[in-house]
Amino acid sequence: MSVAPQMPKCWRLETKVHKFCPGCGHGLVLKALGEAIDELDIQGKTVFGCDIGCSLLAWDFFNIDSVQTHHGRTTPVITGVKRANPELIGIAYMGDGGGYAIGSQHLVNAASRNEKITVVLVNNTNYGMTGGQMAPTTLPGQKTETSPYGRDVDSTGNPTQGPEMVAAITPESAYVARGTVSNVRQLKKFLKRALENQISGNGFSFVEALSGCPTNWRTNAAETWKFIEEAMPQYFKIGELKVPGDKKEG
Ligand SMILES: Cc1ncc(C[n+]2csc(CCOP(=O)(O)OP(=O)(O)O)c2C)c(N)n1
Ligand code: SF4
Repeated sequence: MSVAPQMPKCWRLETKVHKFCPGCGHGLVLKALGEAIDELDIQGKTVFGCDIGCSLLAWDFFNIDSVQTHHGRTTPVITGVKRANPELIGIAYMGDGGGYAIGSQHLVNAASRNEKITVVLVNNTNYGMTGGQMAPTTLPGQKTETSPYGRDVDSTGNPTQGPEMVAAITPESAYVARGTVSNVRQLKKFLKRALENQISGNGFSFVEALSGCPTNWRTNAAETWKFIEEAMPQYFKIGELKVPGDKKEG
């Protein structure tokens, strides 16, 4: 007897099995996002934008109108979609390189303007698709292709604290959280609250998801989860940072 895998209704079954590496965290984030979309019943009015980077492998992931943008430009593309038709629900999906390096100006400006969109950023501490270069989120001492002796914070700065930055520059009507693929139930709750904040017209919503990139980290399964669950949260605190009405969790 075969058991059918449980997939969100809004996933496009024809494109499964997906194209991410075995053990990649993107699939878990997209599953949590898919379930949140299902539970809010917004599949028919959502526009999903994905960036360059491994997030682009999600361009045909959903049975949802999707657009794949230039590297770092997903936030302004989805901002344009939302401004053209405020009835739509706009989701911008990207990696940490896309959101905190090449597209950081877009994140800062969309957050400052309190654009009524939802940005989902997958933090895997490196540039995954291009072979594992150092990213703004690379941990101090972490070895990457471009920091072979470990990230030196004296010359490259400290890891970018994205949600903390977004929380500092948005008004009270924004929603900001950091989840992790090691707690998909909580991550789904954060994604759902972020989308609800957009649905109710409150303002900007932002969720960073701590995620794994075993291919470039060169880690086995146990080492991958250890890094996600022990090393990353030392710098990236999990929980809600800004909730309208101030009912924070975590
Ligand atoms: C304008 C531009 N600059 C650089 C690149 C090369 N490039 C493609 S993917 C990528 C990094 C992706 O890393 P990240 O955004 O962290 O996503 P991940 O692959 O880790 O999910 C880069 C630099 C590009 N495609 N376009
Ligand atoms: S390179 Fe890393 S982020 Fe990209 S699909 Fe593979 S494991 Fe995932």
